[in-house]
Amino acid sequence: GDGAGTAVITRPKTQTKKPSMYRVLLLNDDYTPMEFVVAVLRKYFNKTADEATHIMLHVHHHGVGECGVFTYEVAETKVTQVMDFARKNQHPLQCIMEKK
Ligand code: TYC
Repeated sequence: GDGAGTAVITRPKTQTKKPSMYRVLLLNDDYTPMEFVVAVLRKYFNKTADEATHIMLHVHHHGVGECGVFTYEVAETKVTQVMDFARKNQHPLQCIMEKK
């Protein structure tokens, strides 16, 4: 194994590695309309009107809130989609991701 007369035995391991998960968060600001944030949550995070309103109001009152938990690639795609949509509509809404 190491050229010095020893051998290293590796134990075969079945695929048990779970992907790292990432929270996608919305941040509060003073300018993005509440209806726009609700529309974002419905369009990109498949929330119902009631769920979206609840999350939006949580962000409005607490400064930050969770839209969902995804694998890295999916989370990154959601962040890019939301940031592009906000910019296109000239709103300062910020969407970020963080490792759980
Ligand atoms: N604070 C905004 C307002 O009063 C509403 C808002 C909620 C903005 C959530 C961003 O992520 C946000 N119009």
